[in-house]
Amino acid sequence: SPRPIKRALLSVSDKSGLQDFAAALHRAGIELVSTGGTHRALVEAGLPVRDVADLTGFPELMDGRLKTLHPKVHGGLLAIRENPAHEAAMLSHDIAPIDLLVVNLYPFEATVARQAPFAECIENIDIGGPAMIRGAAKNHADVTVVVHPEDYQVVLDEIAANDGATTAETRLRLAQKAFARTATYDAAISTWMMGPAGVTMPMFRALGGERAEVLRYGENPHQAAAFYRTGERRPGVATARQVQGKALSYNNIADTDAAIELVAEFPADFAAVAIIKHANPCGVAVGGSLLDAYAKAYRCDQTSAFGGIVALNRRMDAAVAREITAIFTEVIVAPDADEDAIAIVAAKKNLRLLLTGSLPDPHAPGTVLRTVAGGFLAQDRDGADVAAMSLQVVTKRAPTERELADLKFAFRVAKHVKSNAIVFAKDGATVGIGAGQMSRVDAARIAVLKAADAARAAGIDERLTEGSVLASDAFFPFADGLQAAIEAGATAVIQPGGSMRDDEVVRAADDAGLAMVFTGYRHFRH
Ligand code: 93A
Repeated sequence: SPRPIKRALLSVSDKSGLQDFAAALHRAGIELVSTGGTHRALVEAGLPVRDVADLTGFPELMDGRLKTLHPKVHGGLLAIRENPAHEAAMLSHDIAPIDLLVVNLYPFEATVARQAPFAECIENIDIGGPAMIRGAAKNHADVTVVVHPEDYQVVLDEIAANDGATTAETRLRLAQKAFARTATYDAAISTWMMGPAGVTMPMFRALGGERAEVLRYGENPHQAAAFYRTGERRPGVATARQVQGKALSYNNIADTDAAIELVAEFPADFAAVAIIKHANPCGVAVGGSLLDAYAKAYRCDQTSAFGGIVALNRRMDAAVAREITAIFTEVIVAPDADEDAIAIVAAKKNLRLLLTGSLPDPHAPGTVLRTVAGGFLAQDRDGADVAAMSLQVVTKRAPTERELADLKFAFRVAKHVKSNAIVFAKDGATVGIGAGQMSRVDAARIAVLKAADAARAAGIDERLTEGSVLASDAFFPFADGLQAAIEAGATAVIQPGGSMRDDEVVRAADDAGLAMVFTGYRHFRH
């Protein structure tokens, strides 16, 4: 039923549109009551307005924490108008009905967003406002509640069309909006109180994780971040024991994961070392010892190895520890470490040492997640292993045994390089890696360039790509990428195959006397 509005209580932090709205209410013969700041704004507009302190008989107390929390306010909002007992209570306690409540809350969200001090955020938690909003919304059969300036006009239109009253439908719709507002308001407070971890907490709950660690920041210092552990018992960064060093950063965690997953690909009869920078390997090698493998991996890209993350596939010994700590390294991750190796690392206070106990099984089933706006993608972990692929020789010349070993090595590495990935390798070591390019031929060019830099840095005269092999994570769409490899002196190529131009690519390989094998498996990684 239509409810004529006789008295309105206005208490707003966002005062936009307030004066015009209140003036229109006044013209409609509605009595105005309001709180401190709102009251001042209305007086300024030349409107007759009563102070809520006058209505309650109580001054504003405790820096405004108590303004409207009073039975005369809440009684006026909650009383059922045609209920004799409620009417009697209003009469005996001198409670006047409030027919329209106009409130918008202390700007808690905006205060948090501008990174205000903790105490200021706390002071911006509105208590009286939500209490009034909820009371008025509960009693929407009799009371109209407005929580957004955008609804001022709705109310004015209604009272103009209904003889100073609002309709039941509108009051219900406004009540629903009112509860939506108090709900999001409290959710914002609760999320903020969780600390930075709260930023991603709702997503994490959806994924069913268990423990969170608040990180100093995310990929960049202005991004809040947290680390969640799912409880999956895969050896790796989430379950490792940190022996020493500073707390891991967001990027450290991501890169350490990439590093240990990469070395875990290599059979245990080789020592394997990977150096990771920005999620890509800048050097990977296998060898008779960790020291040998580290030296070969380091040579691939000495510049990028600075500040890198080093993963070992075996128990770290003192010899390799000495070599790794000779340059600035962010993280070392290994299944285990000798006591004397741990002692060597201890000399570098900040260097993080993580021991995973064992290596993750690269073939174990698992799920990889990635968020998109409004959802996430899930897929199986890429468990494909070149050792299990039936390699098809597509050129006249088959690879030699030495080439074949390097081809498999390079394809394993390529699996862990962001696409488009091109990996040159020789004697169980990468010599040039092209990562993350939008075109495959550019990835090949960059890999050649990196190999030339590596030779210069090592003071080697000959090209490191001379007599090397090349792996490509996906097929060559054109022969141009292959051409770059041929010019660089590569003698064998491994790639999935399956391009419409395979014939052209194979012909180019045959013309140059290259050996080429198809794997039938692609290793995109984005
Ligand atoms: O501090 S409060 O939680 N205590 C109250 O009793 C109270 N009543 C209204 N905040 C309270 N308010 C809020 O004050 C309103 O929700 C509104 O955001 C603000 C308006 O204050 P002023 O009229 O003084 O600018």
